Amino acid sequence: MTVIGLGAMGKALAGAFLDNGHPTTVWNRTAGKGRELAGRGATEAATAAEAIAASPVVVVCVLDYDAVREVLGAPVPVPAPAASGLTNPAEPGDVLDGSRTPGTPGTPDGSLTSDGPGAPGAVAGLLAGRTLVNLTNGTPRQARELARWASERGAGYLDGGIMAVPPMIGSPGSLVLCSGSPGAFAAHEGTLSALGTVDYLGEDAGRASLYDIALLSAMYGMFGGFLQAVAITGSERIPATEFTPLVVSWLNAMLTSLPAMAKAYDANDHSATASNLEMQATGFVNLLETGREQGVSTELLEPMGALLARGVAANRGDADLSALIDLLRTDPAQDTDLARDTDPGRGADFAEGSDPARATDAGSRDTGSHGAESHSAESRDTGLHGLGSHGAGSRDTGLHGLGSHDTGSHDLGSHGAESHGLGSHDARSHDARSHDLGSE
Ligand code: FVH
Repeated sequence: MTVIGLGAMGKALAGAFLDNGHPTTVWNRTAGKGRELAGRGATEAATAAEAIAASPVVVVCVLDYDAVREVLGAPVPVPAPAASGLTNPAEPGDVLDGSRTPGTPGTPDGSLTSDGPGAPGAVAGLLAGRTLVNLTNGTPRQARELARWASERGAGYLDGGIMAVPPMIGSPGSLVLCSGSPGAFAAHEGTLSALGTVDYLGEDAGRASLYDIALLSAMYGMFGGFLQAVAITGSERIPATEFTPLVVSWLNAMLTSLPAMAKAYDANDHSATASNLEMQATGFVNLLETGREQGVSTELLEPMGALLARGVAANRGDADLSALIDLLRTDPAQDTDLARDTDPGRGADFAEGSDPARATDAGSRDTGSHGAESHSAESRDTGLHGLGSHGAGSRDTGLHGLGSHDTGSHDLGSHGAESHGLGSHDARSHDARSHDLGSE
């Protein structure tokens, strides 16, 4: 194995390969970060090219895609102009150099056409016949572009989203979402499993990133809420350590409502609720008001307040929180071809217009093609292994976020199936006993 990038995550990845007996070569832009790994048996390469040449599998885990491109000598493509009407001085398909100024024209589809000027083409040339496993965080579009570029250079490509923090790597609780070349995955699944549980999401190189970004979006919602909560209580000098157990208990209770919300979304039936949107929008004003009264910024809360108000304005005041999901789609017509292929009903329905009221009309979607059953953990996709295999009953990533180094595993199922959040039916099972701060 070769691991390029020895930040906190790259070091953990290389360490896990070493722990599992895989000969490992490492390289990092700034020298010295491989010393400890060398002491554990890793070979330190002097250059990225030397590192790539050393192994059939090259794992890259650096800060972002700009860094990946710099290391590999891949150019930066110009994205197609956004449908929002924002102007872009460059033409779609232009290729930018590392400084992001318009460069030579590329292909109309925006693919990466030539090797970048910063890193030598010699580095990219070394990839032929190898598998590039890119575990750097990025967007689905970035992943697809890099996959195409790698394939044009004769390399297999796998993109990964690491749903773990560095101390978790190597444990079963560490989930690595992976997508891209099926052949490359079949050949290297065993090796990659040194990192934890590896979940292959299929041939579309962008799919792992899509899931990764979606999961991180959920995580940051939770963390943002926590920051707000502690700022509010902190404004009255309540120690965060005293209050936090109550937050954990409350969030765990609310988490149990997510499967019901998902079911409502898939069925496009948001009618079952004990906590309607109008009630929530009215109550939400108090969150904003309290922030102002207590001298706490409302910047994290305002977007949610606006969305609730938009839901009510779209005549969904009697609906469940799940009705708001469709309102978040700014350009439903941008569904990828892949999404349309697997879910023609949803794509066609969204494409008909962006009228929020219409889009959220109960029964207006083809529930036959994306009903609750078709999206269930086991049956959802076409032979791909979705997150369903890590379903609510078996795994809880909620407590394993970037803010926690807890390597244990937590089971959503243990919070009880009858527990329902504001997002679904009732809040009756939020266990009063867990409010006992002293016992937490
Ligand atoms: N750490 C985490 O909790 C998360 C967990 C989920 C996955 N993320 C993603 O993993 C990528 C790497 O994150 P990291 O934690 O290793 O990040 P750092 O410790 O900050 O190390 C950054 C490495 O990237 C190298 N690097 C930066 N720019 C360049 C460049 N232009 N050329 C070559 N290498 C570059 C940097 O090198 P150096 O500064 O030591 O020379 C580090 O090796 C990331 O995508 C997370 O989102 C981590």
